Amino acid sequence: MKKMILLTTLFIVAIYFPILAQSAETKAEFFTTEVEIKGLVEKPMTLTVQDLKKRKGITGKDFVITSHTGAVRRTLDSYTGVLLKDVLDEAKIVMNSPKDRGKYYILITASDGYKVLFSYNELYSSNTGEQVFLLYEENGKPIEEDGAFVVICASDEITGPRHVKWVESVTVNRLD
Ligand SMILES: Nc1nc2c(c(=O)[nH]1)N[C@H]1C(S)=C(S)[C@@H](COP(=O)(O)O)O[C@H]1N2
Ligand SMILES: [Mo]
Repeated sequence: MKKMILLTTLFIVAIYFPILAQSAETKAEFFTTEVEIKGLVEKPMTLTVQDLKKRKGITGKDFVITSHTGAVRRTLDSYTGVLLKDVLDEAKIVMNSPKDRGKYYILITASDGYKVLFSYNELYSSNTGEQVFLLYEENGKPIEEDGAFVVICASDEITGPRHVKWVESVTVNRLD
């Protein structure tokens, strides 16, 4: 009987170990160490966490991540990062006519292919712009599994969809 239990235990470990090992590997695969600011900007930039730390920081508390169904996934007790608009202003968006504002959008791309966009007017003509952050710390520490960069829109009602893990680039683009 004891042998039976031992064998069963070994069998379960043997099955689960590769699954656990694989999930750690998958996360490491998507982790990014730099974020590119590119597209229709005067000064494209490639930024590391160290680079972002030199910029004006923002902090926040109690960010609840909810899935599209409204169910709570998890909560960030605290977060640190920069205002996305500050980075875009530094890169300087190229726009010849102010009438083109409605055609511009900012695309956040993650290394797993996940994408989220913000319209230019959403960032620059509405309160939302004050709540879109590029984060490099969660709960007082560098972002581990989901990092090194995460974008959030803190004013969203359903916060999961525009919570972007493994951010790789921020691209300014336009329709037409
Ligand atoms: N890069 C990336 N970010 C992502 C996703 C994803 O698949 N890839 N899923 C989103 C969804 S649908 C949700 S609900 C939230 C929370 O998912 P989590 O619990 O895996 O963090 O992350 C969002 N961010
Ligand atoms: Mo989700």
